[in-house]
Amino acid sequence: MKFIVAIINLDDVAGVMKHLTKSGFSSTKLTSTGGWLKEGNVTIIIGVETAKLNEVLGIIDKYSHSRTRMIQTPSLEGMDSPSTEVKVGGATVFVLDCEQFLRF
Ligand code: 2BA
Repeated sequence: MKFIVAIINLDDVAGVMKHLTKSGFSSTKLTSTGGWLKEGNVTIIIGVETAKLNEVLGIIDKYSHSRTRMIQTPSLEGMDSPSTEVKVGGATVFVLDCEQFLRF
């Protein structure tokens, strides 16, 4: 069994979760914030049989999109602060081995 932790853009999460549920996968949504941009994103955790891992990853990949954001970089004294383009996402995904899956 695998344990998936997927960090997903707020704009993509509804589509990802809808298609996970439609395909029979359970998931849990956690509100999270990116450490760098300090913007809201969503972390989904999913426990899945190893044989179904690629199906879940395919859904996350299909319904997550990358986008670009312009950010202000810190200004040097007396100078205008330049903007820099940052590419965010699609999803950032960690796949871990799951030692036990228990329900009480
Ligand atoms: P943030 O930390 O807000 O990062 C947003 C985007 O800013 C990143 O997009 C990346 O393009 C850029 N970025 C992040 N840290 C940077 C740095 N130290 N220097 C320059 N650019 C930086 P993504 O890589 O697509 O990440 C989207 C979100 O996924 C991140 O939001 C964070 O919440 C999470 N994430 C990404 N990599 C992670 C990791 N190794 N561990 C934990 N969370 C991660």
